[in-house]
Amino acid sequence: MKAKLLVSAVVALACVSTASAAVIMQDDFSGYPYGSPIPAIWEADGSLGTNALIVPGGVSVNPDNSTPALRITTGAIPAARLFTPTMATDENPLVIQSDVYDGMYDDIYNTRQTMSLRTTGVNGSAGWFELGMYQNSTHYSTRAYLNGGAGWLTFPGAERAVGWHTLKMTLTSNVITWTIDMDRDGTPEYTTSATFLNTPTWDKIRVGGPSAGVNYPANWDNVVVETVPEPATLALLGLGGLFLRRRRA
Ligand SMILES: [Ca+2]
Ligand SMILES: [Ca+2]
Repeated sequence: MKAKLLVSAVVALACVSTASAAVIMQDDFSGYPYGSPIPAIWEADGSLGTNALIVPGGVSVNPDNSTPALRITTGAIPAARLFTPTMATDENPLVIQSDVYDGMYDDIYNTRQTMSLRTTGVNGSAGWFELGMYQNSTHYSTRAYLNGGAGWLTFPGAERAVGWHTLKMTLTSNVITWTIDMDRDGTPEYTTSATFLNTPTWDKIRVGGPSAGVNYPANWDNVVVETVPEPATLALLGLGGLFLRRRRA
């Protein structure tokens, strides 16, 4: 009898987790020829011109990424793409992530390239969150702006290193968590978070220069926007399933 209940709970959990995660937008830049301009779907903030090109990710870097990537280089405005307006909730946090190649070349301090979550103000609120390289020679940076709020902050402990890294931002109704997975093995080396008050409807992701044009290049790849149910919510739903089955029994 106990074994039966356990099986029921596991089945309930499995059903919920596969049914609820939802990809809103993704782009791995495959299918575009090398040397070609980025597709117009990424030009939400204006024409990117020829300073945003599809390039090989870089075969000589560790870890290897020889698949097509997006290079944002000198003179380019950031590449921005709109997605279905989505609110981040405690039950279904909004997750955006992208891989970035930090070459740490030229002027390391002045390399300003970030991944940004934004809103065009579809529910009247303005704001953005950022993660990446911003005027710091040794550490990555975060920024939170929601009708005021914190500016650029040094990411505690997150030391810059040459290579492909995964930048990720996870939002609930009032908490943002920034993580960096330095070797893209699925486990972030650095995590920091902050709380915020208002809850905009998010609808834009940007990579490249956080404010004006880009002065030093970076490559971007594997952009994903999705909602991922909280493990705590899954566990509760799973227990709910167990409870229902027990009552029936
Ligand atoms: Ca790719
Ligand atoms: Ca890692």
